Parts: sequence; structure tokens; C-alpha cells
Amino acid sequence: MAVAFQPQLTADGQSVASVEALLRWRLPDGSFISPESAVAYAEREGLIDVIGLYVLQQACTAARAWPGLVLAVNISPTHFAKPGFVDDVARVLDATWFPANRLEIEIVESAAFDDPDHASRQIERLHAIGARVAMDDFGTGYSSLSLLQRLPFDKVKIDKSFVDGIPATRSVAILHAMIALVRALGMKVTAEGVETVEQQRFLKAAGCHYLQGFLYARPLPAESIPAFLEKYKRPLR
Ligand code: G
Ligand code: MN
Repeated sequence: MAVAFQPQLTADGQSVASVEALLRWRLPDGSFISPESAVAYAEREGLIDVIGLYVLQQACTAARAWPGLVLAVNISPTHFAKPGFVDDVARVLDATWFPANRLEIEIVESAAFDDPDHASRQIERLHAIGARVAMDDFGTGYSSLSLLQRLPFDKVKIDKSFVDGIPATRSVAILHAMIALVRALGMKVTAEGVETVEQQRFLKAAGCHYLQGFLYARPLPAESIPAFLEKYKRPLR
């Protein structure tokens, strides 16, 4: 198992704001399991918390060497719901000397769906230790507006399926509305899966704060990140 890092750029494409840690699970034949099946397998086998913490620990250790860069880490709904989850995160931050204010936890909306009050308290606990929280894959689940209303997310990541549709009229209409909604709530917006300059131009004009996708970079091994950062001005934060 290895952890790769995909950069997230400011919408002008000028600076690297953060990196998302992504699990890479290599099979004996050298190929990789898709992240979806790796996560499904780990959930079934009861390994998801351990693997989530492994990724967090590896990612914090690597990202400590990238000053100022925010580190985004995906956490499974089952792990996020556990009472000890935030303590787990705090322990990894302590053990790796990684500053909490550079950590962003990503959860999908289903992580909050069953028990929004509990999810809200978990987000508040993460805020209390100094970390931030993003809603991942927005638009693909129930896209419940009440979750956005009730939960103090810092950022919403719009799913690639909407970005793929640019410039189709319907996709453009939905993207405009989603981005305006998230901005009006005072949250940051990232668009995922940006692959073309046309998509980048539209998403920047529509008000996205950050963009992530193959147009800028695929998930990279930790060793490749310093050289990637060299190519960009560092963000002023
Ligand atoms: O939803 P989440 O951000 O956690 O998923 C990221 C996944 O999407 C990673 O597996 C990554 O390799 C993939 N991905 C990221 N950017 C792109 C892109 O621009 N195009 C495609 N096809 N896949 C992408
Ligand atoms: Mn994610």
C-alpha cells in the first residue's frame, strides 16, 4: 500500500493550495486496485479505520516537509462516525508533528446522512483541534440541502461528473447554481476532475476557489511533490 498526492490549485492555476492523499493498493502482479474497490474491501473486512489512520499517518509524515501546503485526507463514513475518531486524528497529528491547521478531512455526504447531529458534533470537534472539513463528491448522493444548511463544512468538492458535462447547458446551469450556493454559505468550493482548459476557464469564471484534476497533475508519489511545487509560486496564506 502506498499513498499518492494529487495537487489542488487555486482557480487561476497559479499556485498549489493543497494536496489530497490517495491510497494506492498494488496487487502482486503490479497493477493497482481502484480506490473504490480497495475501500469497499477494507470496509467489508473491518480494516477501514486502520487503513484510514495509516494513510493519515503516512500523509502527515510526508506533508510535514511541504511548508504551508494543506493536506486533505479521505475518511470513510464508518470511521468518521466512531466516537474515538477525532482522538485518533489528534494522536496522529501529535505523533507526526503535523500542524492541525494544515489538515483537511474529506468525508462524503453519506457520512453525515444517517445522523446529522452526530456528524455536526464530529465536525465541531475537528474544528476544536484546529482541522478543517470538506464535503467530498458533492452532487452524487442525495445532495441534501439540509446537510449543507446544518453542517459547518469549510469546503465543498464538486464531483467530476458535473465537470465532465461542461459545456453542456444542463451541466453549466447546475454548476453555476452549486458554486453560487456554496459560496453564499461562506464555504470554499473545489471542482474535481478538471481535465481541459475549457473546463478550467468556465470553473474559474463561475467562482470556484480551487481546481483539481489531470489538467494539472495526476496523483503523484511523495518524492515528486517538491519538484511540482517548484514549478508554481507558493500560495500566500
Ligand atoms: O472523489 P475523490 O477526490 O476522493 O477521488 C479522487 C479520485 O479521482 C482519484 O482516484 C483520482 O485518481 C481520480 N481523479 C482525480 N482527478 C481526475 C481527473 O481529472 N480525471 C479522472 N478521470 N480521474 C481523476
Ligand atoms: Mn476526496
